[in-house]
Amino acid sequence: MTTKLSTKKRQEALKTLRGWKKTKGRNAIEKNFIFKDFKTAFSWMTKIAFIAEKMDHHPEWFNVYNKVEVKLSTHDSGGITELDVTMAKEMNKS
Ligand code: HBI
Repeated sequence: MTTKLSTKKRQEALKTLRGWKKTKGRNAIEKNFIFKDFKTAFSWMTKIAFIAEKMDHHPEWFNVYNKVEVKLSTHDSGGITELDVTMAKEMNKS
């Protein structure tokens, strides 16, 4: 199991993650991604799905047309871990 980040470590990590913020009332981080259209949004989700499988770390997300609302947390650890930071970076890349 990966270790939960301390509040300080989480705040430091968030500074490096463009567009991500702490979820209110939950130990998770979130970002809304906007794409040109549904096809572009879903292609991105497919690409991320393969990365998630490789990492064995899966996002919570909600898609409507060109918008994908993402929340990341490590359920096994009950909070935010390095896995969430890595996944957030992967999502920001693509
Ligand atoms: N994805 N976000 C997230 N958090 C987890 O704890 C997690 C996961 N994907 C798979 C996974 N854990 C496995 O270790 C099992 O718990 C299924």
